[in-house]
Formats: sequence, structure tokens, C-alpha cells
Amino acid sequence: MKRIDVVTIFPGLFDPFLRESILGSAVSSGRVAIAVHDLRAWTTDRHQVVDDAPYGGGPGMVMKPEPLVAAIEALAGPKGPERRAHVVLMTPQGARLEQAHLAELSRVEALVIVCGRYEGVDQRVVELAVDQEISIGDYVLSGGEVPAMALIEGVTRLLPGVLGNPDSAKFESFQEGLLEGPQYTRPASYRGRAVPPILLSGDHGAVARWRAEQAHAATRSRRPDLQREQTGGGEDGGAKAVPGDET
Ligand code: J9Q
Repeated sequence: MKRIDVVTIFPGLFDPFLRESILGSAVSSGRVAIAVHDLRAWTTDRHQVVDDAPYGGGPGMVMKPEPLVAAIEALAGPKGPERRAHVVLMTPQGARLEQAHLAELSRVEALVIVCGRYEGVDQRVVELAVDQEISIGDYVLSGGEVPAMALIEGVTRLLPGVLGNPDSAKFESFQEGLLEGPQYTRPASYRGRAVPPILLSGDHGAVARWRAEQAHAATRSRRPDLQREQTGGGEDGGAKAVPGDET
């Protein structure tokens, strides 16, 4: 079973998210064990302080190193080849999350996800205790909690047995490097707009060809940046080895 530990100052944000939908089923059925930890549990002062003013001055607060490093080392062990878990920090300074990262991380036995907050995290935490820094995109958020949820959902749905239909992950458009074309369900005509007749034709080959054309057209016009290696990538979405991947 895969294990995911989350370190955050807002553990309550995760509870409903982890209970619902595919993720909730994956947890209930024991495909993944997810524990959410309040960073303040690793403070040693009366007021459970987790942040402090930045050296050099400036606005905002920085997450102080002692509670974070204590939390990470308690959950993953010290940094190095013997470490029990791969440690990811959610931060705007990280590499942009892609499907290939999700594929790699879905193969790791145990994952610790650290949610940054405030203006950032003391750099000694990154150097001493973090294995990988990940961002979900170039926009301003208040913290790494929502990015962590995106990572957890994206990783969990790749775990064996999690999706009802084992083929659906494989055929999901991003893994193919293409956007999905338009989708329709009943009724066949809605407010005077008919479903493309080919989808009602019963000709599975013609439907598949039409969908492929639509996918390429949508990708070309809306996301030309995705139109790269239409071949290759492979079954695993181009995953590379990651610490803990061995055996
Ligand atoms: C911690 N904006 O944003 C996008 N990916 C991660 C983040 C982020 C943030 C603030 C704090 C993470």
C-alpha cells in the first residue's frame, strides 16, 4: 500500500477532500493511506510559533526551520539514501507539475508532502530535508495546501486498482499529449443543437477517427505547446526513476 503524509498548518482543509470521490474510495479500500499532520505538533514553545520575520527585512513572514525539519525527519527520516519517504515541498519556486511527475511519484512507496505558507520557507529546510520542490503553476496562492491536494489526487488516481475502469487512466488525453475533443451525452438534440451525427452512427472506426481529428484540432488551436512528441512517452507517461523506486 502507498503511504502519503502531509505536513500543514491547516490540517482541517484536507478532511473533506480526502473523504469524497475517487480519493475517498482509494482511502477506504486501502489502496493508499493518507495522514495529515499539524506542523504545530512539532513546535516546542508555549505559543506554537511556526513563522518569523525575514532576515534582511521586508514584508511577510518566513516559515522557521526547526518545526519543519523536525516534522519531516520524524516522518521520512534524515535526508539520504536510507530515507523512508520521498519529501516534496509545494512552493512557487518548484518545477511545474506535469503528468510525468505524477507517474514517478505514484511509484514511490512513501511520500511526505510539505505545504509552504507565508512568503516562503527558510532555505535551510530545503537544503537539509527536502528532496524535490514542486509548483502547480504561476499564480499567487496563500499556501501549498491546494497544490498538495492537486498532487495527491493526481498521484492516487494512477495507483493500481484505484480507477473503476483500468483503461481510463491510460486513455486520458494528457497522457497522450492531446486535449480531449468535444463530448456529448443525451439528449440527441438540445435547444436546437444536435449531437454530431457520426457519434450516433454506430460505426466505431469512424467515431474513433472523428475523435482523433477533433483532439488534434483542439490541441492545435488551444494548446499548441502540447503538440510535441506525439510518438514516444510510452506506457508510463515517460516516467523516470525516483529515489525509493528500486527493488
Ligand atoms: C506555497 N503559491 O503555488 C503554485 N504551486 C505552489 C504554490 C504555492 C504558493 C504559496 C505557497 C505554494
